[in-house]
Amino acid sequence: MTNNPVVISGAGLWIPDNTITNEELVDSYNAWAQAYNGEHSAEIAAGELAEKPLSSAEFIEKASGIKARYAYVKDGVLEVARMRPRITPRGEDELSHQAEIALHAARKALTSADKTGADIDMVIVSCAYTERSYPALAIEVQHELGITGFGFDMLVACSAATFALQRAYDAIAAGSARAVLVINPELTSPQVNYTDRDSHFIFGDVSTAMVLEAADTCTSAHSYEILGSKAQTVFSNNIRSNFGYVARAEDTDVFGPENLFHQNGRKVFKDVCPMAAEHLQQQIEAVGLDVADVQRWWLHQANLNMNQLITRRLLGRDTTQAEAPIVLDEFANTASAGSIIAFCRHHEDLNSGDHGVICSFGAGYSIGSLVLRKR
Ligand code: CO8
Repeated sequence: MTNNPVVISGAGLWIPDNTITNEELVDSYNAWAQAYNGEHSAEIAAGELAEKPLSSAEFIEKASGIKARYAYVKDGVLEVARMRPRITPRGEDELSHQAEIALHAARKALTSADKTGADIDMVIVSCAYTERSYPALAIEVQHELGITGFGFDMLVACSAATFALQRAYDAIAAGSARAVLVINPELTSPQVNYTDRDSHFIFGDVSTAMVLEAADTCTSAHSYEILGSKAQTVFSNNIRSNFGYVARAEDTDVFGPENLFHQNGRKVFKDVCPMAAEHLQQQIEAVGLDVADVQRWWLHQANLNMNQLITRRLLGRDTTQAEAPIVLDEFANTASAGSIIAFCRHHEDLNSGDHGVICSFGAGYSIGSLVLRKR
């Protein structure tokens, strides 16, 4: 592959129209908690039920760095009697919601790569949740874009994007695809428990996409040679969603709290930061570089303090916004899309020969990284 490296030649970001601030979210959660506590005052007084604690916008920003998030559908999320988005069902002959947001990002990535559907052989839709089991969203997107070849969906929670980029790299290197479209339509809001004080603020909706191809077909203005990539998983129950089809046979509540996102955030923080720093150190050295050779860190966007700790561990100093861009203040945690948003917003200013690293870390646990050099 040295004569014909694999490159990232295009990237696309689609942002929903609706914003929800910490203050809006906290006001609605607190109103819900107070109503719950009033309704269950007798059981709470008798020690049979725990009182719902109140949330605070100050805590959220200090603990996570998150100030706001985007929502595909805002209607319903802040309604005390509902606390979940109100998404209009679509018929089987209509474009599905997630395919729609996938297409928004995919078209932008194709334009930035100077490619059309005719150039693509493989479509991967990779994200934390897909709205149905089959047909694959990737095949629906492939159909809409007039792409021949094949598509499939992948689920790897927060590492869905990086793991899919590695699959795309491998396919191009092996010659099984000329160019690959990787899309991350992160529709997280239907899985968020907006009545859980510890996690109601964490997630936002977004869609990102990238085009990968061999260097000899690349005509885009900004392209990045992939010097190496690594996928790593270590089993952990500290981030879970048990949502799945077996609930019907188990006679459990399909929409119960254990089937929505829940985590031990403090434990995740402590486990994942050293793992991610070690992974990055090893991966950068594996491609013959030193951490000081990396000009840009496009890191997973779950928690500002986590990113600062990881880069401080690697570099022995604090990083600037230019070196390790933070987007989670505006977007919150967008599952696998966070590092790709950071890339989309902050890559064109790099000079030829500069190095950057895309890295995700999260549920599984899973860590994925790609070391890039601007061409
Ligand atoms: N308001 C006020 N107080 C609060 C709130 C709140 N909203 N939440 C917690 N507190 C309180 C706690 O009760 C606790 O009180 P006390 O000290 O009296 O016990 C105190 O604040 C401190 O609580 P924590 O120790 O939990 O607070 P942290 O400083 O650890 O911050 C975070 C919590 C922000 C969650 C932090 O731990 C964190 O970000 N950890 C990293 C987690 C992470 O990266 N997880 C990855 C999840 S994403 C992923 O893997 C993809 C999943 C797929 C997508 C899912 C889509 C739905």
